[in-house]
Amino acid sequence: MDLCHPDPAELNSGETEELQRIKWHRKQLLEDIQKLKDEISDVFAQIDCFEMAEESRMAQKEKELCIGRKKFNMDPMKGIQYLIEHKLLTSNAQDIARFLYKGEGLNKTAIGTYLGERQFLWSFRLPGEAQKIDRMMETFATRYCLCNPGVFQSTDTCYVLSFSIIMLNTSLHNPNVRDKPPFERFVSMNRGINDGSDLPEEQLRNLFDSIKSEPFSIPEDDGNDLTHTFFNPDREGWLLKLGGRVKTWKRRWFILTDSCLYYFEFTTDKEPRGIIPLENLSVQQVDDPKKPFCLELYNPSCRGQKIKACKTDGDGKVVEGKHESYRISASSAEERDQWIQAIRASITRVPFYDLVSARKKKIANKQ
Ligand code: 4IP
Repeated sequence: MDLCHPDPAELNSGETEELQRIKWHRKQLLEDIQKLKDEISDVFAQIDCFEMAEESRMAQKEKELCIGRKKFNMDPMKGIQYLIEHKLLTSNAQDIARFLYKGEGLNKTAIGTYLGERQFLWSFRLPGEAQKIDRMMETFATRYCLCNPGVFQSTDTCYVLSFSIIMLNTSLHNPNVRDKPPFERFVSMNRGINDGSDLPEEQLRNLFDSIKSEPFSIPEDDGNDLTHTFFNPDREGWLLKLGGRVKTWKRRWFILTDSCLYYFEFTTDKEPRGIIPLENLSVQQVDDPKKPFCLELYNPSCRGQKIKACKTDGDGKVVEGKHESYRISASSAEERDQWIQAIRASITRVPFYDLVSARKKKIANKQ
């Protein structure tokens, strides 16, 4: 068929052949334009579709990433596993390290926990369990000695010195520590740690002066710090607590973590009603005329004196607690005993000092 010329059957006999040909070409042209328009709008529709699909894919990925971060903050291993399963991360160590280093939306305590179970990286908080701290400090010391050969006789020296530096930083800059250590005490703390010999005094002096003039800070957590404190507690549950001055029993949600007992009115409260640091306290089973399964927290060396604790008063102000002892009632004998056991373990656990003394013993045994 001749596409460039009109079909004679289509020509109108009343018009000149030239006019009819022009009309026919015009009609063809209009049809072509329409076809082009249709094709263009088809392409646009496809682009729109593609963009929408892309947007929803991105939104889906963003959502999964957000879930992954949340999971990580609750349980780091599970979070990483989720991110890998959803192809947001590969299992390659460098990829994971990059993700942690970037740390977007990640809780630093959780990063510390994850690395404490695996490898070392700085800029996160030390996890609160002795074994994990030990592993991280060990890895830090090994890496430091590798990158700075000749500074220390052994990685143990670096390990112990790192701890003394953390303690020095706290002692010098924490306002709660009244007794500020002089340089001489820092020197004696580090006596014999360099495989039996002392570290050069000048080196210790430089460290001491540097920390004294500028404290190093442990990175702050993102979001509400306290929220993270209450992840992974040693124990939590409902208990009844007797008031300090007014002897009323209140049902409170107790959380035992970091050698402190926190109590809340509701499990969803972000901030505790009261905080009882367990340092120097003892716990024992007691009989109470009104409530069964009671335990008591008391200060064995200062019976009759107020226990160091704080609480929120009726106006929402944080004030000192008024208790000479805390009387708490559990819902069964078994639960009471479990609380007593958990509190006792928490009181006796002082991981930093145990770790350092173990390491010092190791150095002494090597000689
Ligand atoms: C209150 O009794 C509550 O028992 C408080 O507990 C308690 O504070 C108060 O003790 C006690 O007077 P009423 O509410 O009947 O007045 P909570 O803070 O859990 O509500 P503690 O120190 O136990 O938190 P004192 O010591 O503030 O009088």
